[in-house]
Amino acid sequence: MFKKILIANRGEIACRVIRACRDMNIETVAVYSSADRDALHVRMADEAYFIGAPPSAESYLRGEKIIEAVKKSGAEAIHPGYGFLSENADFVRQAAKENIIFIGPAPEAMEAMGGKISARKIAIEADVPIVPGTTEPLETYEEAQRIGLEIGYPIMLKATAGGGGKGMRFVESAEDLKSAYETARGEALASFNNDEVYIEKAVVRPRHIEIQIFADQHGNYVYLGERECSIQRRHQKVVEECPSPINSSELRAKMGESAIKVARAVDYVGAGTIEFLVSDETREFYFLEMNTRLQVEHPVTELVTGIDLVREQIRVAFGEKLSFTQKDIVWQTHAIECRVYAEDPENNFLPSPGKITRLRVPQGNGVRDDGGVYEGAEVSIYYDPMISKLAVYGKTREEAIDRLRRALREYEVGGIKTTIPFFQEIVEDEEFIAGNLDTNFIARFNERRKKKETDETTRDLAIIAAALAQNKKQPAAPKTTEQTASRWTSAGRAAAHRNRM
Ligand code: MV4
Repeated sequence: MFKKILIANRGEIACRVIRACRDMNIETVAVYSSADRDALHVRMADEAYFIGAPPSAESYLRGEKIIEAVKKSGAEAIHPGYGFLSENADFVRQAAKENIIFIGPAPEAMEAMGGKISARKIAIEADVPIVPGTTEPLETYEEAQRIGLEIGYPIMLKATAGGGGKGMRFVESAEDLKSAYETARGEALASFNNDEVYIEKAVVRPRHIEIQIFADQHGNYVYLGERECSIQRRHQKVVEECPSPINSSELRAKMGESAIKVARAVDYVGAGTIEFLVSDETREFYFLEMNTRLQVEHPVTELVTGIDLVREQIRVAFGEKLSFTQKDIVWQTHAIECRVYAEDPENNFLPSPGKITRLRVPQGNGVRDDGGVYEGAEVSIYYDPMISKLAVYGKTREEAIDRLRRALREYEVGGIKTTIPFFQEIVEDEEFIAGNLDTNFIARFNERRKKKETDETTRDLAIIAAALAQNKKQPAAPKTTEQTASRWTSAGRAAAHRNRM
């Protein structure tokens, strides 16, 4: 096995990988920018190398600096985590030139899945369903018009180089096409320096369900089940679960086999994720794209299957066979993850950097917190503000939700705002509890929240008005004031305040 691995990342994922290495008796090397001198991943690693200034482009994205650190430290392999250089084929080639093993797929597989059109073509070849639409970039607006009519509205315009919803436009009808076509191209050019867009038929109220796959260098492929990731804000996942509340073993097997077909088509090695849109009505699924890295939400798969995905990545990169086969994998529990961000949910999720003055992390049965900070640490403005991932599991979805509620109550973060109060509202939401999830969940949830707030204000005003009216008649009536006070501190509000410190 490897003796030493360099982790080319920061925050919770760097800590997660360091832990897996330590479990395998592998030495760990961290890299850090000047903003991260005191970061948790630096403290946890056996040794650490400074790689530059705070902006990612001057540190965590500098391949040559990272390769220099690998050579100085004598590490044999690089774990890229997610983001940063994790899907950068040129970096993988640079590392290979120096005989450094990249813990991830070959650069060719990354490139094949890097473009949406290229990925769609591969899926067609592999006999995996894709959303109906084009497999070539649109040449002109007139072509877009013609194809729009052909496949039928509503449609989606998507940037070939797209990601994160940039360069993507939902087009309700032909009248809206012209302006959508222009803004999609403009946005694609600005974001990716590539203005190619193509058309897909819009799937109405789809679920976003992805399949975790794994492959070794000996041609073994397995799927590790699905993750339901429909709860997203501004194209960022916020809550993920395994299994999907749909929880159909038939659908899982079908999607799993399709995912493996896609992975095989590019000779994929390591951990990968195939994203699908699933129609809530018909349960038909369509390939969207493949992520050629470990994903943020991998813990829910680990909690349900009992497989350590990072350990397996390291074993596979070393050349070992997968430590399990398809029939060894069972899905008997239910796991849910919340991404805890240093953001203010009461102020439009504005980042909330600063010193963490108090930190109490939930513990106990069925709870896992993958954190990247400690009490006294600074949350910097330079990087993604996710400070931890709270994941829980239970025998059933209900048990998992109850545990999540309990764990969220235990969580205390001082000095900065976090998204914990937002999750406390989600776990009480009827639609969430019912498992009615699709990509419009957050929009509907926010409307329910707004309505609830208005209703509460109306009720509070009515109570005040009634109290005032009563007081006018009977100024000294103690019963009235007591009633008013107890109404003001209803249980839900008290709980929200307790955790908002
Ligand atoms: C779609 C879609 C409906 N129909 N494609 C958004 C991000 C990108 N990864 C895919 N996205 C979507 N593609 C078709 N043909 C709806 C979305 C979508 C969405 C998907 C997953 C999670 C949240 C979403 C929010 C809005 C739109």
